[in-house]
Amino acid sequence: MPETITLYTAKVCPYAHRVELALEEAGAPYKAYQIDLQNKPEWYAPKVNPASKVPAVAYGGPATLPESPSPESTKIAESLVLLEFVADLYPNSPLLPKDPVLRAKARFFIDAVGTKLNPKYFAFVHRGDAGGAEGLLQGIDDIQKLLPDEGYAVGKDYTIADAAVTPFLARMEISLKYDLGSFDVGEGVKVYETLQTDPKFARFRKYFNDSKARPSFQKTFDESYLVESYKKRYEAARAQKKKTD
Ligand SMILES: N[C@@H](CCC(=O)N[C@@H](CS)C(=O)NCC(=O)O)C(=O)O
Repeated sequence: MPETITLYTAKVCPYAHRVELALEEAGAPYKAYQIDLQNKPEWYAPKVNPASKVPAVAYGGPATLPESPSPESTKIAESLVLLEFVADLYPNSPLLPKDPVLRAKARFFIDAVGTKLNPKYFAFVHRGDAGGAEGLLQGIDDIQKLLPDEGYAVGKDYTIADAAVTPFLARMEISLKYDLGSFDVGEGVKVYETLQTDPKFARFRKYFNDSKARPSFQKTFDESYLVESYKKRYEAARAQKKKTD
C-alpha cells in the first residue's frame, strides 16, 4: 500500500497537471497543495524542492501539514519522473502497460511531446515567433501520426503518455480559442478553427476530446482560472507593445 502523498502544484502549470492526472487515474489518495508561483512561500525551496518549481511530491513519513513536510518524507520533483513514480506505486493501474513494447511506445510518445510538440507550442504561443502557426500545426500532426487508429497514445488505456500531453494541449487550446498568446491578434483563433474543422486533424480531435472527457481531466482542470490568468499575462503585454509601436 503506497504511503501518503502530498503534491505541490499550481493550476497554471502543465507539468504539475501531468502528475495530478496520473494520481487521479491511479485512484491514489493524495493531498494537493497550491503554490502561488508569483509569490512562493519561503519554506518551499528549502523544505520541498531546491529548484523551487512545481510539481514536487513529499512521499511517506508521518502525517504533517503541507507547509511543514516531515524530514522523513522523500521529496521528488520533475513531472516525468513523477509520472513513472506514480505508475510504479500503482503497478496494477493501466498507467504504464506491462508489455515492454507498449512501455517503450509510451516513452517514445512522451519524448515526442517534449521534442516535437512543446517547442512548437512555446514558439507560437509564448514567443509569437514568425511561422509559429504552421510550426504548431506540424507539431500536432507529428503527435497525431503516433496515435493508433483508436483509443489513446498506446492503445485502449489512458497511460502516462497521455497524461504527459493532455495538460499542454488543454492550455494550448485556451490560448488559441480565446486568442491569448504572444502571436498577432487573430492568429490563435485561426489555428483553432483549423484544428476544429480540417479533416486532416480528425484523429487528433477525437483523441483530445476523449482525453478531456475523462473524470481525471474534469476534476483537475480549471478553464476559467486559466482564461483569467492568460488574459492578465497577454493582454497586458499586448497593450505594452501597442504603446511602444
Ligand atoms: N522540468 C520541470 C519543469 C517544471 C516547471 O517549469 N514548473 C514551473 C511552473 S509551470 C515552475 O515551477 N517554475 C518556477 C517559477 O515559476 O518560479 C518538470 O517537468 O517538472
